[in-house]
Order: sequence, then C-alpha cells, then structure tokens
Amino acid sequence: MKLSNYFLPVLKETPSEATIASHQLMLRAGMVRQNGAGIYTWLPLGLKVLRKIETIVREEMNRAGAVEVLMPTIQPAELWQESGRYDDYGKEMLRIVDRHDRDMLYGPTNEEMITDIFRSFVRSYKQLPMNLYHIQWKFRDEIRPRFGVMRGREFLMKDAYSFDVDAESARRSYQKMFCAYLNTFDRLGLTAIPMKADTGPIGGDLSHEFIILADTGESAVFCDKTLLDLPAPGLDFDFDGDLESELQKRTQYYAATEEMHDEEEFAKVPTDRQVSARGIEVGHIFYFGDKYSAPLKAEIMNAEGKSVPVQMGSYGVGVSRLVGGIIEACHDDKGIVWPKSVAPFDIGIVTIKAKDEKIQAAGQDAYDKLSAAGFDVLYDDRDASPGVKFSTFELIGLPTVIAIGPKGFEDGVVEVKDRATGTSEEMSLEAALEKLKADS
Ligand code: P5A
Repeated sequence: MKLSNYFLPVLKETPSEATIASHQLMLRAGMVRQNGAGIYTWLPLGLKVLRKIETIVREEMNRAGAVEVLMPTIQPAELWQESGRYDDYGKEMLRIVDRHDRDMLYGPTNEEMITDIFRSFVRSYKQLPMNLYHIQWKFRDEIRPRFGVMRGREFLMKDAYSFDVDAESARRSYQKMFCAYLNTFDRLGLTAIPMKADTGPIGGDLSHEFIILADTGESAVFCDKTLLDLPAPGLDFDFDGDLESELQKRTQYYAATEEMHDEEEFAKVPTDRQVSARGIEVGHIFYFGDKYSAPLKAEIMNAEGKSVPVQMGSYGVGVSRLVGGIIEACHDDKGIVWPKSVAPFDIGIVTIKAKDEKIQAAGQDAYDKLSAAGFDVLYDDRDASPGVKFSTFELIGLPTVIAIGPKGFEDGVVEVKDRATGTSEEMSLEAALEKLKADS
C-alpha cells in the first residue's frame, strides 16, 4: 500500500476526551473514530489490527475443536423470556420494537440463542461433545462507556458455547478452552493471568477471567508471581491427545488460579510472590451446567437412554477490547509498538529526498521486492520531511522501517530500523530482505 492511496487520518494533537494511552494513541494513529458514546467506526488501520486479532482467535478456537457459526446481532425477546433473563438483564440491554410491535433486542451475549439452535438439532449424547462459536458485534448499554474501545457499548466479542453429556465431560471442555486461551493470548504477545472470578449475570459456579496487567485497567489483580509464567501449551499441542499431560504440567498454577480471587486468600501468598496490581479483562470463561438448558428444555439422551439437560459452558474474548489492551501493554512515548503477529503492516518504507527520481525509483523497487516476498508493506511516498515520515511510522507502530536516502543510495545500502529496540543497521536491500525473512 502506498500512503498516497491510503486513508490514514493521523492527528497531531492528543484529543482531550482521551485519558489513557491506548485511547489517545488509537485516535492519534487514525485507527478509530467515535460516532457516539461507546460507538466507533473502525478506520482502515484499526480494522486491519482488529481482523488480525480476530484471525488468531479464530485459528486457536478451530484448533481446540470449536466450530464456527454466525448468529445475528438482533434477537427476539421470547428466548430471553424463556430463560428468565429478559427482566434480569436490566438497562444494559438495548431493547427494540419492530414495526409489528414485536419485542426484539440487540444481543449482549448469545447463551439463549445458541441453546435454541442446539435443542432444534441435537438429541443424542453421541453427537457430543460439541463447541460452537461465533465472532459477532454485541451491544451493552454500559452506564459509563469509557477508555475508547476498551469499554464500548458496541463491541466485537468471540463467544463459544460448549455442550456435554455430563459434568465431568463439561469440565474437560472448560479446560480445553482454558488452554486455548493461554495459546491465544501468547500469540497476541500478551501475558494474560487467569483468575478465578465471579459469574455475574452469565451465572454458574466456575469461572475464570483472563487479565493483562496495565495500570489503567479496571480490574483488581491479586496474583501469585508464579502465575505470570503460566506457559501456553504451544502450537504443536493436540487437544485430544495431550490435554491431560499439559494440564498436569500446569496443575500447580491451575490450582492457584482457583484459590487466588480475594484479598484474604491473597494474604496467604508469601509476600515476595505477591503482585498487587491492576489489569484489563480480555477474556472470561464460565461453566454453568443446566442454567439455560433446563429452562429452555435443551435435553439429550444419555448412554442409559435417559433424557437429561445438556451441560453447558460459555467462553468470551473481547476482540475489540484487545486492540486497546495490546496498546496499553505495548507502547512507548513515541507511539504504539505492535507485536509482529498483529501489526497492521509488517514494514514501512520511508524515502528521504522523495522528489529525486533515483530515490523514487529505489523506493518503488524496495516496495515491489518486499511485497513480492510476501510482506505487507506501507510505503510513505509523500513529499513530506523525513522527520514527519519517521514519526508517523513510530506513532502507528510498524515493527520495521526501511529508510532510503541519497547517501545510502550512493553506497548501495538502506537503513533498517527496529521499532521495538530502536536500533538501526545499514545493509543492502537484498540483505535486509533475507534478514526480515529469517525473523518473520
Ligand atoms: C462469555 C461468552 C460473556 O458475555 N457469554 C458469552 C459470556 N462474558 S463477559 O465477561 O460478559 O464478556 C466477555 C468478554 O467481552 C469483553 N467485553 C467488552 N469489551 C468491550 N466493551 C465492553 N463493554 C465489554 N464487555 C465485555 C471482555 O473482554 C469480556 O471478558
């Protein structure tokens, strides 16, 4: 992509309505535009990051055996009346009346709808376990939408729902998701701490939040330092073959997450291992048994031929919240420092003395070669000062910037600058290409 053909409305000034770094940087980098309280347009750069996060979340769900569907954003009220949540959900639910005076709502979550789908098609334990998920916009009429996309009213969530014949098998499904979440956040370049949590309006008796550490986070974290090293199972992890041994390896940590959820229990942790801190909740998983399947009569035949309510869990990831969350965890005073896995472009190209025909040709040549090698490149071909060009790429956080100027051109070298370390090296374009391939 050439910047002259792109839409990157960066801002010089920090908008006064933004109080935390991620919100300020998302506005300054032209990633989003607020259209109303807690409602945003995703501009091209922001949308690219959102889609990359969505792809990683999707890949890890698929690897754990979950199957993708897409449910609508608008739901009929009847299902929620059946479960009893229509009244309980209160003012956070955006209620809509259609032209026939039918009560509808913009979905804040999909437990009822997926249970309805399940009961329409599945009758036997032989079809289980089953896990269905979608990645869809939700609406919650939050009393205080704030911090940009971090607490929006409209937001993108991945929500998965597991169905099992009994509690033991349901717990296994829960543990699979637990491992899939560790992998997902690891690939996103984040250290996410699982913490035993309250179930709130979703219900049930077992729940974990996944929290990333950030001073501006809204969640209090009481954490044993050892949990910060909770290893992800790894990409060669086979959910059907290795689950038991992988869980064994983490038993100590997993048990700790079950205990560590209030100040009293936290006080029992040796002081040198206490992390007291604030964090951002980027995921939340629940096991709630038959809370929805019983009232909605989603029953299956078990091995004994008895009809029983299916055992369910639900598993959420805040996909749009993660964009802000990753920035909170990965920025410096110059701007965003994207982990490579979610960066909107892999490489930026800057030309110095861009009007010079030789430099222009060298810029175009680098752009063609890097693109042909499979890199997603943003070429700043504008006639702007090098300072403006460099600071734009620093602000939007591209992992690598290649600078081409008259001096280097004479010597046959380009400057390769690494955003994360701030270091730069001179080398031929060919050498840069090999280095970037080796690092990717
Ligand atoms: C789990 C999946 C649920 O809704 N039902 C389906 C369960 N859980 S949750 O904790 O309420 O939400 C899941 C994740 O969504 C993100 N999130 C938000 N993101 C941005 N703005 C909001 N207002 C918002 N509310 C929730 C969080 O990451 C949360 O963990």
